[in-house]
Amino acid sequence: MEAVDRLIHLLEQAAARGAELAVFPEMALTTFFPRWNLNDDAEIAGYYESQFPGPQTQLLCDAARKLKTGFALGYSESVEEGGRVRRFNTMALVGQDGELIGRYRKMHIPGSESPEEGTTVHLERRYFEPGNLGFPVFAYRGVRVGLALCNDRRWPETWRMLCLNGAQVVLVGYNTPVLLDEAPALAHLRMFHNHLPMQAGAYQNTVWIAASAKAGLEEGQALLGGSCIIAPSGEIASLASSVGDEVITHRADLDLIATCQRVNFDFARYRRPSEYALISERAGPLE
Ligand code: CDV
Repeated sequence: MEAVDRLIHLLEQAAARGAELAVFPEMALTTFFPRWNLNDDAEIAGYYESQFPGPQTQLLCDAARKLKTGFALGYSESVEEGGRVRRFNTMALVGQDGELIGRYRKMHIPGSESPEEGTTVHLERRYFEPGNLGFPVFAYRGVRVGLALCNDRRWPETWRMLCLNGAQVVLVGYNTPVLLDEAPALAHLRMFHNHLPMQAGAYQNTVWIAASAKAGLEEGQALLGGSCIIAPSGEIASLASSVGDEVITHRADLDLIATCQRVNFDFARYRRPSEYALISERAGPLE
């Protein structure tokens, strides 16, 4: 599989730069097929992995073991659960030993189930159901790592839940088209709206974020790129500078998390979740 060769090559480059953990985009093994209104069941089924690692992705896991560099990888998952086939937009986390640590299933599935006239087709809801694994956090060499996929990054719930579950680092994979027909007035803000929620999410939840995008042309559609590594201070520590295959790295100082918590976000000391509900009850219903 050409995609796997490409990913192994990128993993080798990351390892050569000293990376201990890497993240690849959402649906990294295939094209972003939800841009198409597909009707051929065999063709659709061909986009999903029914096992992970499978014969091809095992090669990537073997490379991780050889390079001692774990990775997170977005892929389309098909699984038999409760006597039926279920399809999820999934990210797997693989350790330095090449073994699967755990997986996350995308919670916020955007777009629609059928093509709407006059809009760019984005049919993710036709091909995937929302994730059913919550926002899990995994131990990776003693660091607590959470995962998120694409549209998840725009929702404050994603960051807050991962933070409350103890994440120190969040790995994100995404596929964002440069143009969406339904929002021409917002077209110039595409990159701003990419980074804004991730920088705010990192800052307000004191986590490091590494976000990996597909970039450039895929089947004629321009994808945004803008892969980045964001510090718990909200600053972008490293940013992709091209729309080609590119590796960006940063040595994340995990002590910065405690510094940022001390300065403003000491949850145990200042956060008052039990009071938030009470206050809105006292205020009564809005007219
Ligand atoms: N793959 C995605 O989740 N894409 C969404 C939009 C553009 C449909 C995103 O939030 O980038």
